[in-house]
Amino acid sequence: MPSKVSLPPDLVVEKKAARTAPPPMYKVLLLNDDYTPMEFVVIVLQKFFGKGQEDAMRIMLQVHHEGKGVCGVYPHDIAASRIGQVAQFARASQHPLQCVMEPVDE
Ligand code: TYC
Repeated sequence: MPSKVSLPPDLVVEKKAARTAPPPMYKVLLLNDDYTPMEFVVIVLQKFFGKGQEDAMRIMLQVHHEGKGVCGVYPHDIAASRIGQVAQFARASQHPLQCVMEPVDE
């Protein structure tokens, strides 16, 4: 059985802190170049951005034709980590593929 406690009449219970605001988000973009093979870009999109074959092909072709394309939208640390992974993978394969981030505008 719950025991009873008496509270002072002037007790003030502080309201729980307001919810923390969602973190600012960043688009991770792939940039086109003339040398990285199309198949390599498709692999990057699948391996680091979780895209399926069709989606990866569509994004790669968009980058190829329009110069850049969005691979995903993430908080800053995750965006930076994906960019680092892509840079390392591209460098190891001696491809000049570039990946950058830009803030999502509200
Ligand atoms: N333009 C490259 C080619 O013709 C393909 C490519 C696509 C490269 C997307 C980079 O982010 C890129 N082989």
